[in-house]
Amino acid sequence: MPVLRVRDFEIHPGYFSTDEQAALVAELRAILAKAPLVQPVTPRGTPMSVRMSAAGEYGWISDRKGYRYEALHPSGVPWPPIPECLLTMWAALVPDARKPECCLINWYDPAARMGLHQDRDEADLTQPVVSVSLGDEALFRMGNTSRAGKTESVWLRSGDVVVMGGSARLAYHGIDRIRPNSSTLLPKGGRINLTLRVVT
Ligand code: MD3
Ligand code: FE
Repeated sequence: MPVLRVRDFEIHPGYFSTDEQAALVAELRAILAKAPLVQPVTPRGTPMSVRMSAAGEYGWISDRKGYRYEALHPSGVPWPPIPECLLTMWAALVPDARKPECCLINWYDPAARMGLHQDRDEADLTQPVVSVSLGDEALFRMGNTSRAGKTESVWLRSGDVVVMGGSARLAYHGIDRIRPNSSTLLPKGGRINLTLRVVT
């Protein structure tokens, strides 16, 4: 399978086959039935456009109290286990890493976006993050470890996997926009992004 490298971002186009993507979406539906998507607000109270849930030992939460990882969904139930196919992918792509403790689930409607940010709520920032894109295509912007400097953008398609290690782990990144109706994976359209993380 070909790999695209943009700085320290390692992109695996079409890592998951169409059948694997469909099976994964079915597993995600079961997870979301137990741990429903919520629309987070920023600590200042602004609603985010992306809806979120999680699987694994921890989920990432944003609300008026701040950003943090929590062992329970806001409803009080534990997060469901991470699907086996994602654990297998993690072991294949980042064999030296610790086991993932969170699979964050981001759901984008056609108007949703994610501003340029760093992910640094995890305790061990030497551990990689691995992301899986499902559904509609998304314009992914990759920056630098500071907000300054040039950025590069790439369209992520359904089934693509991105490994963020090395300097990419602390690079600013975001999703500028979704391309509506660019995939038939999700019957009502939209995009799901999964990010596997080591939290502790
Ligand atoms: C680079 N998600 O959940 S995936 C996020 O498509 C997030 O939903 C985007 O940024 C999405 O925090 C982008 C690619 C990604 C994910 C996590 C990273 C890139 C990353 C963590 C560190 C560095
Ligand atoms: Fe991020």
